[in-house]
Amino acid sequence: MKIVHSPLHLGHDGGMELHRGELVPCYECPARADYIREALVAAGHALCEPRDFGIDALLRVHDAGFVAFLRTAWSRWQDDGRDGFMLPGGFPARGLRRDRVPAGIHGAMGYYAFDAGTPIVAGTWDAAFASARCALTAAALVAEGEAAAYALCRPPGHHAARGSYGGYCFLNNAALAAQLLRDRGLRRVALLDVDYHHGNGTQDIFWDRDDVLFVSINGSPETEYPWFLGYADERGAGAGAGFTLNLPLPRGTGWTGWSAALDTALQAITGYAPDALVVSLGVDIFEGDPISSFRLCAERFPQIGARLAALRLPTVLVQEGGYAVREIGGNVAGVLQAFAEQAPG
Ligand code: OKP
Ligand code: ZN
Repeated sequence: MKIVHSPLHLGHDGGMELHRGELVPCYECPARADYIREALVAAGHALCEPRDFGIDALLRVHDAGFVAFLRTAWSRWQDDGRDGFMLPGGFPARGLRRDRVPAGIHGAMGYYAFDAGTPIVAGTWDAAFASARCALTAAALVAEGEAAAYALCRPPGHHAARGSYGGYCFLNNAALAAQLLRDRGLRRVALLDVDYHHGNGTQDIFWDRDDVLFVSINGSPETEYPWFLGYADERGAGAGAGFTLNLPLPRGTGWTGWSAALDTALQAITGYAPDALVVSLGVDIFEGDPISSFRLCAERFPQIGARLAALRLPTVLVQEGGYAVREIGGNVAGVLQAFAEQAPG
């Protein structure tokens, strides 16, 4: 199947994240995408570059002010005489104003960010925009008749909301893919997020809509990042009431618990009768992941892929997390296997 990927991801590198009280190099590193690309090429998949899309494509799911911030953040940082990487030092939490975007870069950064784990460096905007174009291109390929396509996105996207960034994510690649499918005439899109972490950004974007069903299997926010969204009682609002489904699971969940949640998720998707499927494919549910706690062994990934492919829906797979760098390529290739067998080339 077609793998959409851009080398521009390499420019998003060198930042540090605040992780459990320490500044450490980001777990979300360029080698992740390199290992995935190598494994997929070795498995016979066809690499292609993303098409051109303009900023307007991003504004289908993101606020204009937010996108402008991301696009200009690095040059504003430099104008302030700084180098290295950007991290915020404060956020508009309870009791603070959120109706004004501060004029200075430090305040603006705290306004748009929601954690101190998502550094911006010189190449971040080009990488994030290219990552978004990979997802848009994969969705366009599927809208044009491919049975399935995979976007090798880096940086990932599912934590990025309409107007905020965090969790290594800047632009919501999976949401952009789902929106493009809608804009190309597919009427109902199901978005299944299997990443270990809850896709708070995707949920935010589609919260009040019934044309995109958001289903997530995630570590419980009681103990897991992003901590403030991803509970089972979040079901959507307005026209979107009933079109969000979170299936949070406790730390240490293994295949029995996880695959039961997948059954529930697939049942909800089938009941929705969608015209297409977008998968937020995080492979940090792997037992060897350094920042996650589920216990799925490598053999489970082809089984997951087979169950997704068995839905027989036009499918856009979008890369999200996965931080066991040495095993990441094999795990992603495992998921894609059944799709490739279904539709060779
Ligand atoms: C991204 B994805 C916060 C530290 C927490 C963030 C994990 C982001 C996971 N300062 N680390 O969903 O795989
Ligand atoms: Zn994750």
